[in-house]
Amino acid sequence: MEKTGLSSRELIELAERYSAHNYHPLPVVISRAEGVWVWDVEGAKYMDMLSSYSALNQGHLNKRIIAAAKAQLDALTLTSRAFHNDRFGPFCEYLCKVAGQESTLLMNTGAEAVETAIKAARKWGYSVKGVAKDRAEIITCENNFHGRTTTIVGFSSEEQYREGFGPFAPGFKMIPYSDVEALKRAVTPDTVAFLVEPIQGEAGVIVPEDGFLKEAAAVCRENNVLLMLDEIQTGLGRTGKMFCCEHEGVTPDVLIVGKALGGGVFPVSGILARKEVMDVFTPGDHGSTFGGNPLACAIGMEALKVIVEEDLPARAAESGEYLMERLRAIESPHVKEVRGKGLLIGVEIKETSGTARPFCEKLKDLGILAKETHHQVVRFAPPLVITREEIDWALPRIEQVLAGRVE
Ligand code: PXG
Repeated sequence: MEKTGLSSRELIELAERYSAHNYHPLPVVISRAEGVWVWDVEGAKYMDMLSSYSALNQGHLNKRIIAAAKAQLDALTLTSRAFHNDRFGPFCEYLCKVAGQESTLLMNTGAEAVETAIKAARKWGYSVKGVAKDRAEIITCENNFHGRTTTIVGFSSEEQYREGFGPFAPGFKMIPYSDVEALKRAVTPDTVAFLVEPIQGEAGVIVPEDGFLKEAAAVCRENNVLLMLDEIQTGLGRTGKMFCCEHEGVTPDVLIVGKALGGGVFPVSGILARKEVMDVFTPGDHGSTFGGNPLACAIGMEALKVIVEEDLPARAAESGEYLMERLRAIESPHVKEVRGKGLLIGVEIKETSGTARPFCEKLKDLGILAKETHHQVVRFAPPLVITREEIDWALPRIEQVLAGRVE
């Protein structure tokens, strides 16, 4: 691949000048990657401990996924859903089998999949549950993160996500996270769904009380309300199980997936559900030009096979336990709490030590890329293929920064 010939500083200046300022990236310009490693344009090497917010569970440039993508690029890339393509059916079947669900509806980004779940729940509410026209309610949680569309930010509790973007869609209620009693109180005969993340990633890796998901599932069942789990970040091995809900033996009515389903190569997302729910969709109700395209399906198939056949959930469980234990053992005047599941780990910085951002900047200077979330939390979520040796490379560097030995 031809190099641009520009320095990191010049490339950052171009981005600043010609792109919207809707992000605040760390000042590193990456041009190459492999496994858990990335290189900047000057050739400096870093460990990627963010994995594009869990979209790179299989590691950068995973050989199997890249080979599948390349092979598909020589055969067929897009048909739209106006015609069938030969990659679509087999991928849908495999995804359903892995998720233990009967049917799937494929989209591209996470937010689109969440929108799809909202439409499914509402139409199910009207046509199956018998809710009166335009009365359907969906219960969500405080500090949720489900994406950035106008409908989704409309039910965010984060002021910045909403400010300036209204008016918002009605039909959403909010309860505190991990509060079953609040869920019971919020349910009405018009409630069609409870939309929730099994662990709140963007809120700062917030792990709910043990049993929360199981009890919430029971409340939903008793009230004929769909339990819709957003596993876009927690799913596909990240927390040490294929899906995070398996930790509590819960099967959702609607499962929302994305990110790692595209193997870090291509946007692939979707929802999974029983036929009774999915069959509310009829031709013309919903769709996407690119959803279920043959390139996405070929990549998604291999991305999923890598997770299953290489048992990445078990690797995440083992590596996660080790990393978490070692992080907890670090003596630091700055750390308030280390929490998470599998390889989704948040280190909360005490407010008296400032925000998490300078810690991420210092980590970067030592060759580790991690990103702050929700001001006070440094998230460690490396690709699930990370080895013990690679974790051991990172630990002393993380310790230097958290212990405050790097200024
Ligand atoms: N649900 C969850 C739980 C997520 O973490 C989404 C939905 C939306 O996915 P898409 O593909 O529409 O981004 C996410 C995404 C960002 C950003 O750059 C997004 C996420 C995490 C951190 C930053 O907007 N998660």
